[in-house]
Amino acid sequence: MRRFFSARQLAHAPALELHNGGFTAFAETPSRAATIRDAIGGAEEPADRGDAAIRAVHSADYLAFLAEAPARWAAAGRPGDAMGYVWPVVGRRSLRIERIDGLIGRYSFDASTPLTADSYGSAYWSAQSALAATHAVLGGERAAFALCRPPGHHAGSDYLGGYCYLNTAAIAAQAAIDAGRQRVAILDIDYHHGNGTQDIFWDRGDVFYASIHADPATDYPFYWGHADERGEGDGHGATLNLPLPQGSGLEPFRRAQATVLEAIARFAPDLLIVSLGVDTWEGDPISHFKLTTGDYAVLAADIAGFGWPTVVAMEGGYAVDALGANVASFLGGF
Ligand code: Q9C
Ligand code: ZN
Repeated sequence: MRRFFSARQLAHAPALELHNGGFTAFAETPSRAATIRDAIGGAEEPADRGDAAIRAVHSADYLAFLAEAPARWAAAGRPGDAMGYVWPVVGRRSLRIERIDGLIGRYSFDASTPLTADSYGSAYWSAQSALAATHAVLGGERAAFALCRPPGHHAGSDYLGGYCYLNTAAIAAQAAIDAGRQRVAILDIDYHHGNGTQDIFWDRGDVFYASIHADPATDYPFYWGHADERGEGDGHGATLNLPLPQGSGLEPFRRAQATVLEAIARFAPDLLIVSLGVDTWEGDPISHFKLTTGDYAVLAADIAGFGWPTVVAMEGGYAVDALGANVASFLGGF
């Protein structure tokens, strides 16, 4: 399987995140991607396809914010990485905010996603890796892997969060639509619900979003991913959420995935994008599922059995020493 990654994705390295009431070392480290790259035998450098495909998903004002915020934060005299600390509660009116401290709350939903001077560049190349894998599959490859880092599925069209800045899976899906594919399915098997991807395609009937994740009643991101969220308008029925309880292992996960795959088969996609998180692994430091390294090959084989042209895009997974084996297991099962 062709694999794509750029070393420019390693530059982004925030220091701290707000975690459980205190500041801890940022968990989404550059070493995550480096260890996966090495375990899968290296990767091809993606071409630079520019930002048209990024602009097709993210709003112009959000992209301008991403580019300008680190310098404006520094100019305001803030010593640490830029991160929000005040947010507009749902229902607040839309305001033209000038001060960077307020603006960052307008374009984010948590304080675990700092924005540094290197963040946009790394996120840009993460998106280029997703686009390279997508175009490889559109060009006839059966499947391709995008080693996306930073990850993407928590980022909405105009907000960052959950270690995500640009929604790589959504950018890939939209690029496939813009290249003439009529129906794209996204299967999100990260431990956390992919709220950004869901929001982006919420009212779209041409992109089916399905996610298996920890129940948002107990787990981040709390405000999205409940089983009754099914999409709206043209997208009604094109969002499918299967939350599972903490402690879930292969058996319930595989059963949920079979349900989701049947729904995707009814949708009959031209292309599948898998948002792959291996924070579902039993030893993950911030998550609570019980998948083993060998289980990823089983899940991948179940997906591959449907025969859809497939782009696999990396999302989460924080047990750095186990990431390589877990991702290699998944790709080997394909
Ligand atoms: N105490 C991805 O896996 N922190 N993002 C949760 C729990 C944020 C995970 C805090 C987790 C984001 C791509
Ligand atoms: Zn995750």
